[in-house]
Amino acid sequence: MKSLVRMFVLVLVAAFALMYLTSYLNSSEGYSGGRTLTVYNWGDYIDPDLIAEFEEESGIKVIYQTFDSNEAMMTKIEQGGTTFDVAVPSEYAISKMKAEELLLPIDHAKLANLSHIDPQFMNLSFDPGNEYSVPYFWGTVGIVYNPALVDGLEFHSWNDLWDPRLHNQILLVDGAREVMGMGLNSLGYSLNDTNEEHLQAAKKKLTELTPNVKAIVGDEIKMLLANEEAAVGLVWSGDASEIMDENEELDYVVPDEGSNLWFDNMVIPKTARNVDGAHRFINFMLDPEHAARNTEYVGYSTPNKDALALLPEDISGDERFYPSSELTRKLEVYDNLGKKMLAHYNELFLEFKMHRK
Ligand code: N2P
Repeated sequence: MKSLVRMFVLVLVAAFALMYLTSYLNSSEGYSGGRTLTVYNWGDYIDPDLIAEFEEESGIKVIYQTFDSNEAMMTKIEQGGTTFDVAVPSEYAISKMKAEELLLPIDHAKLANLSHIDPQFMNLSFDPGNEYSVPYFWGTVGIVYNPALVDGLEFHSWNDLWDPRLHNQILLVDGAREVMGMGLNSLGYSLNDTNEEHLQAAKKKLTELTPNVKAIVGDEIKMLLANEEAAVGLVWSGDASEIMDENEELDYVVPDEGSNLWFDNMVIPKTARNVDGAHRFINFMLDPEHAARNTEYVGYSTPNKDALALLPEDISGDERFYPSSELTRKLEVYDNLGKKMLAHYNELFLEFKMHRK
């Protein structure tokens, strides 16, 4: 009986030892500087072959998770309990996360490929000196439309979306800043406006668009528009370029009143367990050949000048996605409006969404 007990204890000890060893080997810090790397990125925002190549080259296993808005990403990181090593927020989110001390500084000495980034995308006001972030993609917000389905309508102004001929024909991307921005811009206000009267007017204007809105959707917006399930979409530029690859009938415009110019950068959240691996991953994505392939795959605009030089002219010369500085000067970058005001934008967007139901 005694030996049975001893055996039982031995088995138990061995089982615990095995469990401990497995979790140690899997944990990012434990084993030779980190064998896993958790990347948190927008949906449809990387060529999966590049992840596989990085894993092979580095011996690091990538755990890949996605989000579909800055708000969702920030909430998750703010709540804690996550172990993201790399994330890809937009500029106003970076500024907010910096203020909340949610980011680790980037060690430029570990990023030999940083020199490939076009200087016009470095040192922007949301992160002077790129202390906390490294450019990934950039773009605009605009209207993608199918000329055959819009009864001759053209889209020079945001207000063209309110035309009754577009009844149940518009898909909107599920982003508070994008949709509120459209409402504000359509009234001639800044998409960073914080005046309560203007914000309420924008929400009212959006509710008047309701009869034309078929749905507010995430990444499926691309498939729905390419399949002609709707005639018009409020989208990010790179999604438009992907849709237009699928269906050549469609076109993309940035309305005359102006719109949003955005920058998505790679950051290392405070939650990181594999800081060295995070730098290796970022440097890998900055390699011109990798960045060029990534650009071709996702359809967004690359800030990597040496990647751009590798791309075919029909991509790099397309003014709809690499707009002239004359157009970009008219566009606005989202400001970090502060925790309270950003929550208010979310609230108004939610009220608009509820109104549709
Ligand atoms: C990719 C979304 C890109 C986000 N699906 C624009 N900031």
